[in-house]
Amino acid sequence: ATQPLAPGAVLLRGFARAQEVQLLAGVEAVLAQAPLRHLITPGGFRMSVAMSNCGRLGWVSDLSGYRYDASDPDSGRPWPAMPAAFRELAAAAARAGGFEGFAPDACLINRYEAGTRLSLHQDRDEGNYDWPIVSVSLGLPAVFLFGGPKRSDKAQRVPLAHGDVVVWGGASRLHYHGVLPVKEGEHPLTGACRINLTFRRAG
Ligand code: MD3
Ligand code: FE
Repeated sequence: ATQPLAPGAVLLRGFARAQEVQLLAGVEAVLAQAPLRHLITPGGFRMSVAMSNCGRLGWVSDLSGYRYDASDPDSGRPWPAMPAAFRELAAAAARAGGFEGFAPDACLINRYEAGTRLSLHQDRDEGNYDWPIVSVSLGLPAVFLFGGPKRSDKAQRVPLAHGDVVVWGGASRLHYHGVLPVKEGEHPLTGACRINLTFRRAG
């Protein structure tokens, strides 16, 4: 089912379910080349979410700031290529959300273990806000916080389950958002964690 969340934001319940095995195989292949790591924020805090990337550009953070970079700072090598199953799913979801021709150049892989959270923030490091962000949830469920254009705007709580995909475009693209602490659990495909894939046109 397709559910509008806000102008420009569409929740596609279970959209990635048919590709779950290919997507998780892609995650494993990418992580074998570019392992998950806990980045440091510009303020000096270790992020509780563990991250890696694939595609031409990857999102990184360190004491000097946030940016997209073509190479993995841990290895000095380019990020692994985006698996075909990733590109195809992101383009199909964007199309379903009203964005034809979405060709992401960056995929951030976020891993949440029990207790991991992502505090309220905006995604403002990309070159162009006309393309949407496509996010794919795999494994343990989470409650997503979807706010407004100001940090103080009241946030709606959106439960996201395995296979759910959200297309965040238009007016919602710069809204504040975050993830509440993930509850303990066990998922047959991912074990004790939630994996989120976030596709962007960053360059
Ligand atoms: C709403 N990740 O990596 S994806 C992030 O579940 C991030 O890992 C979360 O926020 C996660 O930056 C949420 C959903 C998402 C991504 C970008 C958005 C929602 C958004 C941009 C604007 C509004
Ligand atoms: Fe974000």
